[in-house]
Amino acid sequence: MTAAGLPGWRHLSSGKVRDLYTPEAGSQWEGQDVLLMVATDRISAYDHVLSPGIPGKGIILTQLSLWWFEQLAAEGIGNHLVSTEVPEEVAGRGVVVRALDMVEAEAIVRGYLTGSGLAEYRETGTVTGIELPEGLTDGSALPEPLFTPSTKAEQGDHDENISFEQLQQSIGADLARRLRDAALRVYALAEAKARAAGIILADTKFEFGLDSQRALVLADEVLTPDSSRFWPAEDWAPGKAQPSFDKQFVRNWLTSDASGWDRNSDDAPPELPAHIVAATQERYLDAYRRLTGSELDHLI
Ligand code: PZK
Repeated sequence: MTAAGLPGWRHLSSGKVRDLYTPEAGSQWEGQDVLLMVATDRISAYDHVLSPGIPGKGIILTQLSLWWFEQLAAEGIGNHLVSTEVPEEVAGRGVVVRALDMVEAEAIVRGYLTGSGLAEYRETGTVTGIELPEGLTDGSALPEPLFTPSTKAEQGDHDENISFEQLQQSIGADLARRLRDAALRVYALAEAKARAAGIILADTKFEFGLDSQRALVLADEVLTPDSSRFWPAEDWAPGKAQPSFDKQFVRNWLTSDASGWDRNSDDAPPELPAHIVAATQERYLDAYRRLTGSELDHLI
């Protein structure tokens, strides 16, 4: 499947849920070192892209990321945004961004223990090699937020956690330190804002790039449910898996008898029923509403 063309832009690549474009010869943006990043309504779970999409998801996540960029810019954190003037086909979910020299590592910060961090902790008492106290469980707050970098896998593969030493080997000691300091600073700012809004930012993945002056710039989509684990603060209780803020209905339905799907089979998952789609859209809107204090329903 290929994405439909957009006037002035040529398709470059697609991830599970987003598409990337480069300016066409003769377009308004030609030669300006920019890209067009488009968030779609596609949703993925258990490594599958599901059907149908969630109406408004691309707009909601893009608008949430833009809101965060604004909050973080006020704290002196630069980002790759150039313009929100995009073809009408992708209004509200496309952004024109600075083409950067991307750092070849994911900058992950964890404030809480779960997922691959929990799996490593249970085996070795460490997370990406960092020693942690005994007695932590699924959902525990960590003594302090951890920078836990990972490799950027090829499409379809999974990222792999690496130690800070491995990161230094890979991208150089100076850039590794700058990346860690920037990621921890952004996480601290965002975690405090999210907590005040009733959302626990359990962990999050940032992508940074270097601009023409070799300054670190925050790129990609930031601090959305696709790049982060959001937990509703009122339901947080360590000692069990915390339900995912956005995808819990989808995952629960897919693994229930009602779906008739076997997660361990090679079969594609079945079509999501309308009530699951509607409940999931409401969760994305709720995250946006809690964090920004604004409604977005008028755009959807
Ligand atoms: C860039 N991706 C991930 C893959 C997507 C996004 N500012 C930038 N400059 C250069 N490259 C990228 C960015 C950003 N952000 C992002 N890959 C390259 C990606 C597929 C679809 F929408």
